[in-house]
Formats: sequence, structure tokens, C-alpha cells
Amino acid sequence: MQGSFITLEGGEGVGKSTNLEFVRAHLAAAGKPARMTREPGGTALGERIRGLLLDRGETGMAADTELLLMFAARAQHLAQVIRPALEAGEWVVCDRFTDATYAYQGGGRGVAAARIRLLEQWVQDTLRPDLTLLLDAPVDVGRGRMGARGGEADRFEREERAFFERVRTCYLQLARAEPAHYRVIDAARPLAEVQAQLRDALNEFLRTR
Ligand code: Z5A
Repeated sequence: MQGSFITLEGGEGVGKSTNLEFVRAHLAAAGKPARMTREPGGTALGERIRGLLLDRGETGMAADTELLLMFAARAQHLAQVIRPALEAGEWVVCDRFTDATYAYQGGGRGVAAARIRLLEQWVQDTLRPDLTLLLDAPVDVGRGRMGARGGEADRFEREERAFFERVRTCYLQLARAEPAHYRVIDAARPLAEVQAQLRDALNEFLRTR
């Protein structure tokens, strides 16, 4: 029996890292222990590619190079982790996946969606997430939280505000285009309320499995 594939998406500072453990624990309590992973990364090679992608020192990276590196890491992740787990009947929860490519490389950088779709079909074939939890918050809320969290900004976090507005718009368009596969979570709410929305979305999904 094939497992289920859930992804967590959203702009910077919306609370993906904060809520991953909540999602893991909720699924485990429902009898569906999940393999937790992330993109870019999730494998030793993928984490090395992630290092290149986030490195602030990589100042001249072309948008197509960035796109191809995202899919190179994803191809490895699918071959080594995601497909074997799903085929073994496991549940997989991934912090970001191909929607992030549409949002950041497509919306943010302006790469044509057709180019992304081509790579998506090549690398994933028919594999798509069964459920995407899109954590959505106004850009200033996410940026404010990141500022409060501190630490050095990576290559993406240094982008200007308009970049993140385009990212958010693109995510919301993806969710509107395929409402059956997305749950949009109002991530601007206090944490307890965000987690109540996540619990409802997960319970609704669990009922279908
Ligand atoms: N990227 C891409 O371009 N293309 C792709 O295909 C893929 C990725 C897969 C790395 O991702 C970068 O890769 C990412 C897009 C690009 N760059 N950006 N931006 P990442 O997921 O590692 O990086 P991130 O988006 O910057 O995640 P993050 O920095 O870890 O943010 P987060 O996980 O969404 O937020 P958080 O750390 O959980 O929360 C931020 C702070 O807010 C923290 O202090 C929390 O305690 C606080 N918080 C969280 N929720 C709340 C609520 N509800 N109320 C109040 N405070 C809260």
C-alpha cells in the first residue's frame, strides 16, 4: 500500500519549522508515524546542494542554475528517501517541495512556469503531494518574526520585500487552482490558533485515508 505525502509550504517566517513537530506528533498520535524531511536537502547530497543555494557568498547565481540545483537536490531526495518510503507504505512530511519552486524561482525570480512544469514532470513523473498545508501570512508579519528571531540572513532572506510579495501571491494562486489538495492556514494568528487549524486540516485528511 502506498503511503501518504504531505508538504508544508509558505513564505519566510510563517512558522513552518515551529509547526513541523506539531504535525509529526499529531500524525503519530493518529497512528501514522511520518518520516520528516525537508527541501532543499533531505539527503547527504541534497544538504550539500542546500549549502550552495543558501550561501550568501554565492552572489552571481543565475536563476536557471538555482532552478536546476533545486531539482537536482529533489531528484536525489525522491530516489533515495521519498519514493522508497511511500512505496513501503510510510507517511512522509516534507518541509517545502515543488510549490516552493513555483513560488520562489517562478514568482520570485520570474522563471517561466512552463520551464518548472517540464522539470517537475521529468523528475517526479506523476508523483505529487496528497496534501499541502500552506501557511499564509502577510509578508511583513513573516519578516517581522524573522527579524525578532535574529541570526544571519541567507541568500533568499536577503531579497527585497517585493520578492516575498510575489512568492506569497504565487502560493495563493497554486492553492486556488487546486483547492482539493491544499489547506490554507492563517499563519498570522497566535500559535495555538494556527495549530488548531492544522489539527482540523490533518483530521479531515486522515478521515480520507
Ligand atoms: N527554496 C526555493 O527557493 N525553492 C525551492 O524549491 C525550495 C526552497 C524547496 C530555505 O528554506 C530556502 O529555500 C527558502 C526558500 C528556498 N528561503 N526563504 N525564505 P527554509 O524553509 O529552510 O527557510 P525559511 O522559509 O527561511 O524558513 P525559516 O527561516 O525556518 O522560517 P519558518 O520555518 O517558516 O518560520 P519559523 O522559524 O518556524 O518561525 C519564525 C519565528 O516566528 C520564530 O521565532 C517562531 O517562534 C515565530 N513564530 C512562529 N509561529 C508564530 C506564531 N503563530 N505567532 C508568533 N510567532 C510565531
